[in-house]
Amino acid sequence: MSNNFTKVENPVLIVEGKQADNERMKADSDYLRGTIKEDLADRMTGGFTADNSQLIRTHGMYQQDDRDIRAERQKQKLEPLHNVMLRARLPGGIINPTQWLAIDKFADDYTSYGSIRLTTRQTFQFHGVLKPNIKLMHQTLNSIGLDSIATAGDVNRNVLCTSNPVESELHQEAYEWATKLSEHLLPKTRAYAEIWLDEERVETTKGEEVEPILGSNYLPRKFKTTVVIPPNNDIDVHANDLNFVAISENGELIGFNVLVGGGLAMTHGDNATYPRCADDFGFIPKEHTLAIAEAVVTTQRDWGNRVNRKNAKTKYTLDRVGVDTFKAEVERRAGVNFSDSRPYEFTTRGDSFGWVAGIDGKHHLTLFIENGRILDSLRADLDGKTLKTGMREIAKIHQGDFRLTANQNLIVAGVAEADKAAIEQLARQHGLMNDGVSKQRKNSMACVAFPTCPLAMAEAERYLPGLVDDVENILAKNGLKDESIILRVTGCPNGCGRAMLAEIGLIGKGPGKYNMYLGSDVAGSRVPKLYKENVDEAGVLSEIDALTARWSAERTAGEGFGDFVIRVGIVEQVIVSFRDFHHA
Ligand code: SRM
Ligand code: SF4
Repeated sequence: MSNNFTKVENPVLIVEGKQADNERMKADSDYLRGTIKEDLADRMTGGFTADNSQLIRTHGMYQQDDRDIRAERQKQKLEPLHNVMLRARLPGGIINPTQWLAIDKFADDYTSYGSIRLTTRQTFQFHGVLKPNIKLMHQTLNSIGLDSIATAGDVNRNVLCTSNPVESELHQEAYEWATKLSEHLLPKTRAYAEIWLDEERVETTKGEEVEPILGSNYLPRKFKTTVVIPPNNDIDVHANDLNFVAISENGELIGFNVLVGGGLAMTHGDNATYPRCADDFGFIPKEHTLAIAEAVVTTQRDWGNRVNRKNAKTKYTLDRVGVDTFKAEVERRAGVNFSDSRPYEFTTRGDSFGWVAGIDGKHHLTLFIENGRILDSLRADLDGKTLKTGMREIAKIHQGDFRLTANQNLIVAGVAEADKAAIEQLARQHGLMNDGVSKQRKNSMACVAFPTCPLAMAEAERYLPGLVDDVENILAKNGLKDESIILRVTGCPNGCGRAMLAEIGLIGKGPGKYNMYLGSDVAGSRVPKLYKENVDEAGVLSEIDALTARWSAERTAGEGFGDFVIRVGIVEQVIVSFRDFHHA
């Protein structure tokens, strides 16, 4: 669903007031350098000082500590066991086998969890890198042609692209646009190269000349961009600030419909925050892509709320100034007018597992990776899967590339007919391919949450596998064994596992407690609505049992769960204005 175009009388273009402290931090940072180098040399603490712990985000890192052992360390009067989580920049999620082998080795040798975590934004994270190993980590990435610039902080993040290797030419062009967008919108400061790669500082002029697009204070808040190829909305457009929906004619890309202002985060109890679908601004020929992207980013840069970070994202700017006003400004800045949107339809969101043949004669194998966590199971008696070893063995023989999907899965792409059997054999041997995985499990997703996420209020990644076992049983009991529901769990209302685009979304409220949202659809075209608050795990199961029993008995042919709960009035249908969204 798209928001109605809003016209706001006398729009407030710039929010006046005391600027958020992050604005001071960015202004004082000398273009994202801060005193990170000095902190790095300080071996008295494993952490970074307050400003630097924010600034390192723009270099792709978050300071964390393991929450499972936090209280124990406090008791022992020890500082938290600080470490960083690294998030790589991987536009369109493409990584080659050589790169894979290097990140696999780094995870083994230098991270405390030993895992490679695939994310909902087509990249990977390392968790648990100690300060003495951070520089080595960036140098390792650099040696294989990767970096982590701007994967976090108030900048344009990793740019997503539909993971569709089947129509290879169209995908290749869409992927190239994702890469160009990523490069075009990157910070231009040389801070990353100086701090992590020991490059010399070259004196430059200040201000706009250093950062012509992002500006000296960077963006008011994080900013997310995608390129998507209908009919698969696998990157979830409505979670993103700026989306380029590929429009093709006879298999050839001619341009994009541009969708602006999606975002999923909210704060429990604060009705001034809300998830919001993106608005369709219209069509542009492909040669205007970068100009339009730049105009959207700079309009948000100049008009976004720098006083209240909770209302700083593009979605709030659109509602404050009016979509018409924002769109007209983008047209003015880009020197390009949008024409009417071209017709397109999203019909799916998930990944298609198993082998598919591309039109170029190559084969692609999509592997289901539960929670995106690539790790060898330490306990053979639990499940004994050796996913990490399996991926390493595949990388050793694979001639194509890997594509990380926005649903935390992985595609072994570009496999020649002759190599298929060997790759499949390795995938099966190590538990990366398993015909027994249910449709329900493949349609379920969770964010990281405990133990590494400092913002988690409830479990998500560690809760999901058992929850899915129970949901599978409930579906079977209710005669729905071959059906599935898009089920997503997040440990807090920030929305990292995109529960606010799920048919059933569970949002952590406190330990073992979730708010339950119902009613998005298979294509992810609307935000679900609050159904029950503060439900415990037993309550979640009994609600799902009762709801799916009704779905089984009363649904029309082929009716999805999300459409059903709206049709029969279990939750209300239309969110007229996202500002009226009631969340708890
Ligand atoms: Fe997220 C913060 C993990 C996708 C909205 N997110 C965090 C942090 C970094 C916690 C923090 O600020 O200290 C989490 C780290 C957990 C950990 O230990 O790894 C975290 N977010 C993730 C990932 C890894 C979830 C996953 O299970 O895959 C995803 C990494 C994506 C990437 O590779 O860049 C991830 N985060 C998302 C998404 C989904 C998406 O983009 O498709 C959203 C909702 C969409 C949106 O932005 O509206 C999302 N994350 C947030 C927010 C709320 C932002 C806001 O608008 O208020 C925060 C908190 C914040 O920024 O203040 C957050
Ligand atoms: Fe952490 Fe909340 Fe994001 Fe989950 S949704 S990873 S708990 S910030």
